[in-house]
Amino acid sequence: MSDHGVRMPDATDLVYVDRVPQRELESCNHLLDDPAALNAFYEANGYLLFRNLLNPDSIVRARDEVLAVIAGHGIVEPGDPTGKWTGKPVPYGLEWSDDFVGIGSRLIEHPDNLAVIEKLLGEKPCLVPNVQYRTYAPGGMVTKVHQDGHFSPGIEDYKPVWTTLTPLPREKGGVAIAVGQHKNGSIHNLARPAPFFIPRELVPEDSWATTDYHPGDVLVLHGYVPHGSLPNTTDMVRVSLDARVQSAAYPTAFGAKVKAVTPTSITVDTDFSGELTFSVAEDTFIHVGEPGIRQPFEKLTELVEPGRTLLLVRDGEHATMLRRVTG
Ligand SMILES: O=C(O)CCC(=O)C(=O)O
Ligand SMILES: [Fe+2]
Repeated sequence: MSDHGVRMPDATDLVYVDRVPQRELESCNHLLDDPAALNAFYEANGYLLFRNLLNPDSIVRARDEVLAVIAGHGIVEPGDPTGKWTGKPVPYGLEWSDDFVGIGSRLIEHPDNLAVIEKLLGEKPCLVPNVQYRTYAPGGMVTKVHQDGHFSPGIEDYKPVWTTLTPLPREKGGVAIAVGQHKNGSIHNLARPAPFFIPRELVPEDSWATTDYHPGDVLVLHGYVPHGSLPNTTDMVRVSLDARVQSAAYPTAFGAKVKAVTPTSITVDTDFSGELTFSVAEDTFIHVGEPGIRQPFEKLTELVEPGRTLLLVRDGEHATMLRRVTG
């Protein structure tokens, strides 16, 4: 985690977006072929929204694959493409389950999708193998307000690609964004306990915006824009995923098969550059076990066994993060 943020011990925590925003997000489809205008919109507002950007067949396939996984948990009926909730709760941590691995890469790597994402990134993209599959039941999980950049080292190198796989009207719990509030770096409150909720005072109430999202719409969030989701008040499961893309020529976050580990280094096999060795130190964020739990650097050789594939994030020759692949 980064060490930046604010210190406001007396502030009120901003945990949820607790009112449905009246402000609408704007479509950027007309800017897609104008990189300068796209960048200007992103820098001014802290997001980009594209309607109907991803190939419809690729969305249907991803939808059916995600629904099949959650049907296996009894959350929806098998074969129901609408995602109607059965009443069975979504188990904690399901969004990072290995059962989803591969769905995000098949979606992003569809040739049509790679072509449009290249326009967003400005170069050939590849997936960051860390996709979150959000299947949120009515009355269940709601994404708390956060800035991605506070929690993910190396995020400056990626562009998020968030999409919904089924219709996501605001009452189903869409993402809300504090438009234009990304300009002050991290505003997570280090004077409060983890997860250091943002002070309510720092986000103007009237900056919040949302919209009704449709399958294949893409939302690109700035690393420091505060965002969260609205509660799901329908009888349907919300089914969305957040992926991140990066330069295919010089990926900084990649799946790496572990070949050898010492107390201060890791040697891995990569698709793009063969065998590489990275230093590992106290500042390496090690997160190879249970979701949400950082592990001690001193245990590196016990935690990481050769033969396993991990997500490695690098800064030059140094590993800044080691975590489970959830692509
Ligand atoms: O989908 C959500 O509820 C939140 C998405 C999010 O936090 C993200 O894409 O960074
Ligand atoms: Fe986020």
